[in-house]
Amino acid sequence: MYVAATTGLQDQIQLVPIDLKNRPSWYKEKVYPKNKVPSLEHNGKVLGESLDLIRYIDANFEGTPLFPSEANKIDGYKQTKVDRNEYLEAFKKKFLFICVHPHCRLNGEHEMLLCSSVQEIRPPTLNATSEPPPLFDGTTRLYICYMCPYAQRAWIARNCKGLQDQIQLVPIDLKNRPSWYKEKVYPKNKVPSLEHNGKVLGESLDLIRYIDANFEGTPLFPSDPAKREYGEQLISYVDTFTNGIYSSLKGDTVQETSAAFDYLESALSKFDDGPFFLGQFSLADIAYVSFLERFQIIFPEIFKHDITAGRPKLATWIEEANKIDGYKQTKVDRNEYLEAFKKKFLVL
Ligand SMILES: N[C@@H](CCC(=O)N[C@@H](CS)C(=O)NCC(=O)O)C(=O)O
Repeated sequence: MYVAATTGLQDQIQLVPIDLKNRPSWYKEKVYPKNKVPSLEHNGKVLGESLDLIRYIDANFEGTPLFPSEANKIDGYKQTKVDRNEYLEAFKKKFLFICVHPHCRLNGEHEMLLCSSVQEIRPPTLNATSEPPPLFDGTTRLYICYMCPYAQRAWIARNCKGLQDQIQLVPIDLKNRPSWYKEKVYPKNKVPSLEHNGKVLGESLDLIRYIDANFEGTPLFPSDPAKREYGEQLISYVDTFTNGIYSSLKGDTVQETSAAFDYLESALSKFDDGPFFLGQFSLADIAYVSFLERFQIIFPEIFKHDITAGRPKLATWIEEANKIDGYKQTKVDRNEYLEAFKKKFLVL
């Protein structure tokens, strides 16, 4: 419905957005028995049917007449346009059954949770001019930066456990940081940090464990002791792995990083009950995936090299991770990342 915005009735007709996937029962009972949107409450009556409503609004309220017009040039319409990607994703899921992770069918509920999606609109980034959120008011907040691979780990853990409603994302502009972040939230002034139960915790690898242990949702670390032990080993190696790659970026990068990627390839042979390090997607994968995502951007682009060439398990790992909705929604903007990378690491 865009008519109200076009005619300038924003003050006279209040928008009431409804979550159709989790509809309030009063909407059907007290507002519109057909239980659809849109409906218009006006003069003690409720009317429905969008094509009738646009005519009704045009005919019964003051403002610019609405017939005919060049819709896309009209600001009041432009402001209401649907998010293209969000709509496409929802459409594919509803009509094409595209989001069916193969492991859903094999492994039932556990994997269903990993790929069951809450499509989330990314909240706006806060900068030096932004007011702080109402801190320590009982809300759990995860402070992140959309470009940060460390923050992305905690964000993935939150999504994969289905905690989108329980842990609020607060993106920070690290280049133009709000002073209250260091002063009132996290004195280390880094992301990620998690505000929970009156405290603020940091360090991404600690946070993914904390989120897994202290919130409900799919467990992200297996109970099998052999898997746990190997998972710990992989998690404790991840900093060595990533630092090694970053420190090789100035030399013969492809050759110098080859052993590190080979290590991952052989780590992926350890368990064969799934494509991930411990079989199923776990904290061990979360520790690595945001960095591998970035290496997959820079290696082909800058070094003309495919890190999965001759490493079929790594190729499958990346392919399968990309099917996990809780991860997919956190992926970095490729161009923005490349630009930032070139500025930081390459003298152009
Ligand atoms: N060891 C930390 C590293 C976090 C980190 O370095 N985050 C970067 C952004 S990607 C940051 O906050 N940098 C700001 C700064 O160092 O001032 C973790 O794993 O959480």
